Amino acid sequence: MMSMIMASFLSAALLLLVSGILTEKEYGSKPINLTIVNSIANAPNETYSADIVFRGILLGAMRRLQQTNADFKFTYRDDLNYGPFLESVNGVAGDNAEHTYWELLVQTGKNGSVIRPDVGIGCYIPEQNDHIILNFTKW
Ligand code: B12
Repeated sequence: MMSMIMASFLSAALLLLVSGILTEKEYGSKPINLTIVNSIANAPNETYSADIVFRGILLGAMRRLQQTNADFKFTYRDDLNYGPFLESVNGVAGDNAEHTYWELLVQTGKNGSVIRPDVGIGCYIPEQNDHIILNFTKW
């Protein structure tokens, strides 16, 4: 009798656990927009659609975009402390002597305001409807 109660208790617990995992996870990828802005040269903006997986990092979406779209290229260097630092986009590179760099901005899907994330491309996890802006600018 006791073992039957235990077994039904365990199977109920397992069912709860499995359904919890399934509802928390979402599979497949979703598109986000990524716009390249050059605030220094007066070049026209370019917008791409990049696929991001559930809770995936921005760098992953950028890598996938680079693999599938010959018009989008970027390079980064690995910083010992903070990870990937975006160095160049489509052949335009930041330059310490000129004080230029690629700034990461995000127009949030929530209220449309533009934020400047306090992490780089390797740590930022885009939300659905986020619009990523890579802005070439000066510091
Ligand atoms: C100066 C500075 C910059 C300068 C660096 C240029 C230069 N040659 O000086 C500029 C303006 C380019 C910059 C840019 C960014 N920065 Co900055 N930056 C700093 C700051 C104020 C000092 C760094 C420093 O000089 N350390 C002293 C030197 C001797 O050490 P170092 O190891 O050689 O420093 C290098 C790294 O820090 C690197 N670096 C600077 N910022 C970032 C950001 C990332 C993600 C990476 C990988 C590397 C990196 O550049 C420095 C010079 O080579 C720190 C905050 C702090 N007080 O430490 C933030 C800081 C490092 N930056 C930060 C961030 C978030 C960014 C941006 C992502 C902001 C954005 N939304 O665009 C961008 C990077 C975008 C990209 N292209 O990938 C965060 C990193 C946090 C994290 N865990 O990711 C910090 C800690 C500030 C914060 N918000 O808390 N940054």
